[in-house]
Amino acid sequence: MRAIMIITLIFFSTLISCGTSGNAEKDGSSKTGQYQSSQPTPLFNADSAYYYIERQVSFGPRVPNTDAHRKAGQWLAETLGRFADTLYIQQTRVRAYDGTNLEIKNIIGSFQPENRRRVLLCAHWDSRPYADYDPDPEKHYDPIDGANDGASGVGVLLEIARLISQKQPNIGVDIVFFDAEDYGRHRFSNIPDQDSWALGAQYWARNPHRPDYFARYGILLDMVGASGATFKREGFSMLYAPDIVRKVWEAGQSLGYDRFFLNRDGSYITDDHYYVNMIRNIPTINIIHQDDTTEHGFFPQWHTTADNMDIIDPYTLKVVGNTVLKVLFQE
Ligand code: AHN
Ligand code: ZN
Repeated sequence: MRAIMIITLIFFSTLISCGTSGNAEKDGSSKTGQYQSSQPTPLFNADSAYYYIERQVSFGPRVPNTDAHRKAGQWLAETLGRFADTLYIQQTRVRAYDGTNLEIKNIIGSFQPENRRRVLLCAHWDSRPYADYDPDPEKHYDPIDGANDGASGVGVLLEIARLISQKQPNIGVDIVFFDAEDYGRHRFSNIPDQDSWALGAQYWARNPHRPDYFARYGILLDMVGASGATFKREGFSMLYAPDIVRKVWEAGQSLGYDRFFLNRDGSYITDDHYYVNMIRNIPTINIIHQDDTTEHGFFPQWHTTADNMDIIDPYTLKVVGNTVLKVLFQE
């Protein structure tokens, strides 16, 4: 890491409202990039990504304004900072739907900051303050580990950061860990849901870490660690970035991961990528586990206390990690 920038911007006003398994032989090295021929794709280490998830979960639920959140944020900044060329910490205060002021931190690592061709990779690092879909009603106000919902995307991206610190693709990369994605309205609250999700992403989209920041496209990873995960073409991704969905799905399927990357349309999900698209105008897709056999449409343990390390499958991490790496290294 060559530089650290800490940007503290307190806005008291309004933020509510709201190996690869077999890609060595087809690594895209015959394809000529715009400036250089593309590089061989490194192998994603699923055990390393698994460890990064375990480490996050070991701090306890990463709910804003808690000690576990502060400590985990510190560790994430140190860890991403060791891999990136430049680290940015964007600290601010936002107001949650219920009026709580949240001290939040978006953590950003840039690779090849001088390169004008860039890709944005993102995930949320906070975890939900309440298990409002837990089968046990006594737990509806307990915070969750968020091993899959949150930590899995960050774990995959930390492993990608480690790999590209060793050998970079031909394109610049920005890895953004958004805070306060999951402080959205409790399902039994009578307060209306006005943009209550993705508060960190909303803040970043209006106040990027560099003024006029732009990327050719973005990829959000959300709930990418459960065994047998299924990724459908999410609604806002298809609306704003259909070509990127096709590019990523093709990469995944070419690696033999067609059981994961389904040729099916999913629903529209208000998540970090929605605000990156709407506010920042960066075409950004969401790789998110959708399952129509559950009442909420996500993985069965979603927003329950069972979203813990027991449901994380290193193979799913590898599927997603190798797919994203393939996309990066064919640029
Ligand atoms: C809604 O349920 C509106 N959005 C879900 C976004 C989310 C929650 N991603 C992870 N946790
Ligand atoms: Zn969630």
